[in-house]
Amino acid sequence: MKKPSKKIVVATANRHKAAELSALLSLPGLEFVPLSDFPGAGPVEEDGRTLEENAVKKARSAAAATGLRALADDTGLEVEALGGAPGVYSARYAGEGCSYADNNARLLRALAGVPAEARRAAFRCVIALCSPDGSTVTAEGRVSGRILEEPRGADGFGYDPLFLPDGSESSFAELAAEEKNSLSHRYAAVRNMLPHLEKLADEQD
Ligand code: ITT
Repeated sequence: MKKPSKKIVVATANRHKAAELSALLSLPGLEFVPLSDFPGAGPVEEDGRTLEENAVKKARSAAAATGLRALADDTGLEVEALGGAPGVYSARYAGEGCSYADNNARLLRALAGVPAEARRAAFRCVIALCSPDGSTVTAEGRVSGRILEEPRGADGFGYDPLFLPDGSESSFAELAAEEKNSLSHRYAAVRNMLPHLEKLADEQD
């Protein structure tokens, strides 16, 4: 008899991320459900000092609130010329409640006059998978590139219009969703998480 699927809550309030993760996460035996299916699961204060701390905090909180396993992603853009900023503060680089456009404008101001070869950057994504009993695994993905002088492209989200991945002529926002999903930091993190997900799919509950 076919085993019932195990549910995993995808713990993000960011609809763009949710869409990317749902395209990346497809595994027999596992059913990925959005956090929006659980209205009682409130927002989490992302006050960790690292991406890993925040990813674990979000996944733990969702697992505790839902009684299901939960997966969360915390992502940061690390710019070499800025000493790794905005990094863990990527969401609120231009201040609390700021828009993606505000963040991109602040980044361009911070890099004003910095030549192309000194605009090296990387997106880093940490994914945490937590059980309601607290057991946790994490996986990381990274993609290197550089920050453009002006935004390019209308797809994607966040810093995508300013990020030119190495080996590509197109910014992340100029790539179709499937193309970004075939080379992104999130893709790499999901790939590194796959052995844990496959093990989970095979385990008896
Ligand atoms: P959740 O915590 O609810 O998942 P969030 O938007 O707060 O959503 P993060 O803290 O991980 O998520 O993201 C930090 C910011 O980094 C995010 O708001 C975007 O501005 C940016 N970001 C994350 N992933 C990105 C991506 O794939 N491309 C471009 N920018 C991204």
